[in-house]
Amino acid sequence: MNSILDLKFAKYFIDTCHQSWLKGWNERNGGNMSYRMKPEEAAECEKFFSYDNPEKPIGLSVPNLSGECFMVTGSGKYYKNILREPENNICIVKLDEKGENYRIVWGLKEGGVPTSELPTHLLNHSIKKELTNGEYRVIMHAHPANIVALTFLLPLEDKVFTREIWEMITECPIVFPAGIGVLPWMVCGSADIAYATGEKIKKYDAVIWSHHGIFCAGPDFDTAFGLMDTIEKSAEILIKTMSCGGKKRCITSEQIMALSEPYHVNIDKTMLE
Ligand code: 2HA
Ligand code: ZN
Repeated sequence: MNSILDLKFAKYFIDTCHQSWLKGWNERNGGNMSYRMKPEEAAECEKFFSYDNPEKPIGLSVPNLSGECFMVTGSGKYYKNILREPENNICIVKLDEKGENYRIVWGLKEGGVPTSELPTHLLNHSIKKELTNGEYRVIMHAHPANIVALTFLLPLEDKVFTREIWEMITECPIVFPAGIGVLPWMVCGSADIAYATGEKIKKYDAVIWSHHGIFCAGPDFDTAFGLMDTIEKSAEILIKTMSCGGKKRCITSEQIMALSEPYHVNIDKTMLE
């Protein structure tokens, strides 16, 4: 191995960013992604790390992530450029032994800092790590247009968004049986949005930020990306349906619940009440 970029997780990270760009979810410097590296991946990368950069405060405390390494997108960097110049647009940060400070140990070769949403990413990694026994490793945030459009049209309630989006593609309740959380407009990059997202992510894997975008968590790149893709596709169908005069028929609550048994998923019935 000659470079961190030869490792599978790094290739996957870069490819997922590029797929997200191709989807049109990341205009200009919009969106950000983070991956909580496995201990063996961090060990393999260690020989390429530099400890010359100063430690900086995260802005909140995530003790259960102490000493862990994360590959993250850079603040102000364009997804469009990640595939062509990964080392200038993404980085690896390593947390200190308290989980209160981070240091850039690789990447952002021409300067820069990690995504402005780093506190939100790390807090949500911390919560998901705890709740999934370490299974969850990927967090993605982006600005898919149809999801954002819906936040100007529907009541900003978890149940309303969940039901409307579940109903548009039969597989939705199977893909995200717990539903979707929705937050009102908030200042992005703030500790407030980090904590508010953290509360919702305890229950859901996807949280919509009104008039802004969506935040998804998953065990791996494909699952997190697939979740965002499914929700955005469903939102697109809903927008098209609304644009053509609205629903003339719908999938009933009973039909949605009928998916639980054959697909062995625990669809949250309270979302349909
Ligand atoms: O520009 O998307 O939410 C990065 C963002 C901030
Ligand atoms: Zn954003």
